[in-house]
Amino acid sequence: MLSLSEEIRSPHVEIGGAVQMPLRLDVPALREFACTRIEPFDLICFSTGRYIRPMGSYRGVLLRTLLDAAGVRRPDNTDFKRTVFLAQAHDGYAVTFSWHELFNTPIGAQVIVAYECADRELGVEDGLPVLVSGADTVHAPRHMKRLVRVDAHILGTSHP
Ligand SMILES: Nc1nc2c(c(=O)[nH]1)N[C@H]1C(S)=C(S)[C@@H](COP(=O)(O)O)O[C@H]1N2
Ligand SMILES: [Mo]
Repeated sequence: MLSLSEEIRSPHVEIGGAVQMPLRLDVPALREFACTRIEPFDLICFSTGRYIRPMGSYRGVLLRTLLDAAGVRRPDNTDFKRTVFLAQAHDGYAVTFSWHELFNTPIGAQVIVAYECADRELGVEDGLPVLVSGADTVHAPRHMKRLVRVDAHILGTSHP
């Protein structure tokens, strides 16, 4: 068990729930995966419509790459089609993605776990690691600071 101060200096992201191989990744481990960049965007709150600030180009690893590494699809069933992912931040803030959204629409090519923004390394004070969904119409809800875990949940009942 890491102490709170160690966790703040060295944040980790866990990939868990209904996966074949749960992962626990620090930032150097996130950097070992292929890197993707998303275009700059304006951060706007969904609830209030408030303009927050312009965001530079984020760089990081695609969430679907991490989910593939953890093993979401099993060869022997089709549960992946009714799987959703719950992403949670250090403060309990949480948002969802669906398997189809990430793996079967263009949205998934812009959902990243980011460790750099505007060619600068992010610190925990910037929200490292930031989960960003670059293709969202309104960006703030799924611009999640200090992501701590993403869990796969299989909804509904199995279908032969
Ligand atoms: N960890 C975390 N990330 C979050 C939130 C939160 O409560 N916790 N709120 C979201 C919402 S609803 C908004 S409007 C923006 C607010 O961004 P700001 O705190 O940088 O102004 O952060 C988003 N990311
Ligand atoms: Mo918001």
